Amino acid sequence: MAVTSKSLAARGRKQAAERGLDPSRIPPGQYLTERFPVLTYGDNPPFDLSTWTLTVDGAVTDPLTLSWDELMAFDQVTVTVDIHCVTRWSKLDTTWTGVRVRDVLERAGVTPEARFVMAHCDGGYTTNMPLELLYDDDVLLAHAYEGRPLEPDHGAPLRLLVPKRYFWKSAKFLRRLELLAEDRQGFWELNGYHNDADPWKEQRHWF
Ligand SMILES: Nc1nc2c(c(=O)[nH]1)N[C@H]1C(S)=C(S)[C@@H](COP(=O)(O)O)O[C@H]1N2
Ligand SMILES: [Mo]
Repeated sequence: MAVTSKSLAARGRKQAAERGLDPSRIPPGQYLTERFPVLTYGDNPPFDLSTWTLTVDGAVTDPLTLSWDELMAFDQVTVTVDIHCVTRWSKLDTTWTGVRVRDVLERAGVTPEARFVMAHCDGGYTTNMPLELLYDDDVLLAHAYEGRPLEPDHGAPLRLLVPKRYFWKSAKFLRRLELLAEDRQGFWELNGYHNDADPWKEQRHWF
């Protein structure tokens, strides 16, 4: 029998119920995984923390280039969130530590024209999103997962964490946030994935 989106959705909710979890935490068409799948286009880019920087530029008053130590000097917060990949796996209660994106944006001085953000990564991966989304409490520049430094496969040394969107928006190997007045599409958005990527609306593809 073909595995339909409907049967997968039922599977995810059933899995949650069996584990004593609230089934309504599983977005439509998703199943639960205990593993942590790795999805990276291309190889893990090498990095050296002594020369690594994070840039925030574009529609800001004070473009920033932060060293690793400067980034670590921001308030460190830990969040526990559910994550949802467009390839249909969801993982509940994942714990991440890092810096709130809004704290870094505040330092860069967001201009009134800024409405969108392009995340740029080592290796060339990009993804775009509305600026507003990055002010949420659960959005981090994450450098640790379950209390340990990020593994290379999961985006070391730093990744964006945007739990309210499909996980391709959570850019690994993050190096730059470019604030934009007009929206532009990133790597997967140009290649058929939905611009908004809300798992609760099943915004998987634009076709
Ligand atoms: N730089 C970069 N970030 C990326 C990707 C990538 O290929 N390169 N893949 C995205 C996709 S499609 C997903 S589902 C998640 C996967 O994160 P994980 O490998 O930690 O599970 O990372 C996202 N961030
Ligand atoms: Mo993905």
